[in-house]
Order: sequence, then structure tokens, then C-alpha cells
Amino acid sequence: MSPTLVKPRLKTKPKTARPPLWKVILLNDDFTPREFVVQVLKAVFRMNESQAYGVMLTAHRKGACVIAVYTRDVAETKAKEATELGRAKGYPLYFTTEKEE
Ligand code: TYC
Repeated sequence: MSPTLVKPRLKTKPKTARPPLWKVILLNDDFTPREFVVQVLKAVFRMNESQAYGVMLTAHRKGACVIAVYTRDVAETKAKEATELGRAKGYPLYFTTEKEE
């Protein structure tokens, strides 16, 4: 049997860089009703009742909660949209974004 020859790979595979991801963060406040926060999380971030309730409660207890990560555009649009739903009702509900390291 002839010996196995291992040929060196000559071509380098081009790697496609992944776009950086951005976190959407929900901040607690003393005025927005819990049920309204849950409604917004369900509507904008497509969460079910128990996911939305869990996120709302974490923000309520800890001051903030990371909701999800998206590309920058999507994260900023969703944060703006969700914040605007609160504003329209006169609530200080606030969603911010932060680059994921
Ligand atoms: N802290 C609010 C209350 O007691 C409820 C709330 C929870 C508001 C989470 C914002 O991100 C928030 N009514």
C-alpha cells in the first residue's frame, strides 16, 4: 500500500465577517404599569405572556433587563418603537441599545 500523502491546502477560505450585534435593554421606572410593559414586550419583541412577564419582572427588580440582540438597525428601530408606545400613553417607559462585545 502506498503511503498517504497529505497535501497542504493552498487556497485560504474567505471568511465572511458577522455583523456586530446590539442588545436592546429595558429600563425600570416607577410609573409605567406592569401590564403595559408586558403588552409592549409582546407586541414589539414577539414574546409570549410568560417570557414578557419574566423580562418585565427582572427589569422591575434589578433596574434593567437585556431583552434580545439584533443587528444595529433592527435593535434601534425596535427600541424606538417600544419607547414610543409608552410615550404615546404618557409613560416614561424606556428602551435603550448597547453594542455587544
Ligand atoms: N416598576 C413599574 C411599576 O412598579 C413596572 C415596570 C417594570 C416599569 C419594568 C418598567 O421596565 C419596567 N409599576
